[in-house]
Amino acid sequence: DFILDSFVSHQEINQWLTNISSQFEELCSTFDIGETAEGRIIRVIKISLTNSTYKNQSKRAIWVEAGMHGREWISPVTANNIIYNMITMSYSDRCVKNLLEAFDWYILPVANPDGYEYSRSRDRMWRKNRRLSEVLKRPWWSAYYSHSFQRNKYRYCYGVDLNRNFGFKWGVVGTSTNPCSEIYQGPAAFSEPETAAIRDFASAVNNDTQIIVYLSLHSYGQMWLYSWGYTRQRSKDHKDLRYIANQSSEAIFLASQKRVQYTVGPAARTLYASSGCSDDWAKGSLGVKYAFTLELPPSDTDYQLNGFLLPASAIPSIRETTWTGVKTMAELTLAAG
Ligand code: 0X9
Ligand code: ZN
Repeated sequence: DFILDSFVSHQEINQWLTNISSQFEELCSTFDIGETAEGRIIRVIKISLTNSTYKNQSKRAIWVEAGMHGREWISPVTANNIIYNMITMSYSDRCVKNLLEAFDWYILPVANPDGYEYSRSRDRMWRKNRRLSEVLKRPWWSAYYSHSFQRNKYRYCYGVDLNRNFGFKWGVVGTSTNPCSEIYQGPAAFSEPETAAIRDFASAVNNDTQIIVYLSLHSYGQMWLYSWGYTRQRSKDHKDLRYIANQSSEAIFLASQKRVQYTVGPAARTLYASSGCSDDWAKGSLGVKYAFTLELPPSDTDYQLNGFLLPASAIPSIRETTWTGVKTMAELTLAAG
C-alpha cells in the first residue's frame, strides 16, 4: 500500500482516512476539526469499539498526533501505520482488541498540513505552519511595525512554530518572538487555526472521555520524552511517566532487529527546555496524566546525513518499532489502572 510505505500528500492522507473509515464504519469515524490558512482540512480519525464493555464506565481515550512540523515526514506515515494496524488487527490480535476495549483512539496524522505540503513542494526543511505573521497586517504606524521595519528581516516572514503556540506556559522558554525564527511562538497562545482546532477538539474529547495518554510524534533523535518540557523540575507523575517510557523503549530494543535504542527522559532535561508545546499543554491544562513526545528515528549518531531526509525504505523498520512502543505504552497504561 503506497499510503503506508511512502511519503504521500496531505490530500491523499485525508482521502485515505475517509476511505478506511467508511470501509470499517463500525469501528471508525472521522472528524474535520479545523481548516488551515491555505484552506486544508485538519482531519482526525477515531477508532472505537462501540460495543465495548467499558462503555459509559471507565473508558478513556488515547490521543496520537503527528505531522506538527512540516519536514518531519516520518511522523505522518508512522501515524497512518498505527491507524492501519489498530483497525486491521482489531479482531485478530487479542492485545489490540483489549486496547480497543479499554480506550477510544483519536489519531491526527497531519497537524500541520500547510507546512507539510510546503515542505513537499517548496522547501524540504520547512518546519512551521504557513500563515503570514501579523507584521504586515498591522498598520505601518504601529510600534511593532516600525520596529520590524527597522530590522528589515522581520517583514516577509511566514509561519508560527505550532509546537510553541499552545497555551500552557506560552512564551516562557525556548521560544522566539521574532516572526522569522524557526521557533516563533506566534502573536498569542492558540493564535493559529491548527493549534486552536486541537485545543477545541481535544478539550471536548477530554470532557467526554478522559484522555489518559497524549502522544505527539516528531522526528528525529530517537527519544522517548515526557513532560515537563518547559521546566527541569519533575512533574508529580514523574515516576509513572518514566516507568512507561522506559518499558516502552525497552520493548522496542528487544523487538528490533538492529537493536534500536531510544533515549528516555523528561523533555527539558533530555532534549532542551521549550514551552508552548502540545505535550505540556495536555498535561498542564487538560490534566492528561501521560504526556509523551517521541522523536522518531534516526538517532543523532546512526545517520550521518540530515535526519529529516530519510528514504521511504526506512519506513518499515520505524513502523515496526513505533508500533511495538505504542502498544507497550497503552498496555502499561491499562495495567496501571
Ligand atoms: O522542539 C520541539 O518542538 C520538539 N522537537 S523537534 O525537533 N521535533 O522540533 C520537542 C518537544 C518536546 N516537548 C516539550 N519541550 N514540551
Ligand atoms: Zn518536531
